[in-house]
Amino acid sequence: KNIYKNIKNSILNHEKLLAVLIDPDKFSVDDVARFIKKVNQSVATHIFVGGSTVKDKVTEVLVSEIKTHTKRPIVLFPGAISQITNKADALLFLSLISGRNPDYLIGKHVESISIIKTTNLEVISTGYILIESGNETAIERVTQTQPMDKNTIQNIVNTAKAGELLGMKLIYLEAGSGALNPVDSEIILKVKNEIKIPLIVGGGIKNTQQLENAYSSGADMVVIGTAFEEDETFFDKLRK
Ligand code: 1GP
Repeated sequence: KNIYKNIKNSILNHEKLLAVLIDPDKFSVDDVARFIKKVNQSVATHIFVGGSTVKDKVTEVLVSEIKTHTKRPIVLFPGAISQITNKADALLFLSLISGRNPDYLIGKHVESISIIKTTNLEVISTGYILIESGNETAIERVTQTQPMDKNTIQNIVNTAKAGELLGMKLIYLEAGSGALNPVDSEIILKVKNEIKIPLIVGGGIKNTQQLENAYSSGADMVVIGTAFEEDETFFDKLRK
């Protein structure tokens, strides 16, 4: 159960982290071996598994298969309680603090406890902040919340800071999977300047320039899903 500690150590050593997001809804178990081989050959440090709309039980089967092919930590990034499985290493316990839907702030969390208590997952409290990105993303639809207006930077910064002061261990700035535009550099920069906990950035990052841009603005970890799903040759640009 050292995943959070290792993230913090990497940051102290000025290492940037990259998580590959696998959405069980878009992934077949048969694709895992080939895909994970590419992950293993790349600079990716973590594997995230989760999605907004995933059928029950699919996640557990997929995570078990991924685990047989890699030593990278597998971190659940669940869109629903049914995606929680003991087969993974850790769980991002996401509270959608950009929104005002009580279910995604605390309700689902209370419901999930009876399952979490039966697992050995390292549970990492995460302040999850959805920011408008030019198109409606699944997260917005599923959670029935408004993303934050990207021009209200101070409000976004204050939201991140409130998450930190509530004791959250990570802040995740999210543009949404398949976002037209990733989170703006200025937002990343200003949030990073305000908080001491690690900062994750994801959504709409499709090329190495956008990746580098997120890092240079202050992201400690970047999450990429869609770009790898659509074009596995992207991994070749990120070889170790
Ligand atoms: C989505 O931040 C992640 O939750 C990754 O988004 O699929 O756009 O890379 P993409």
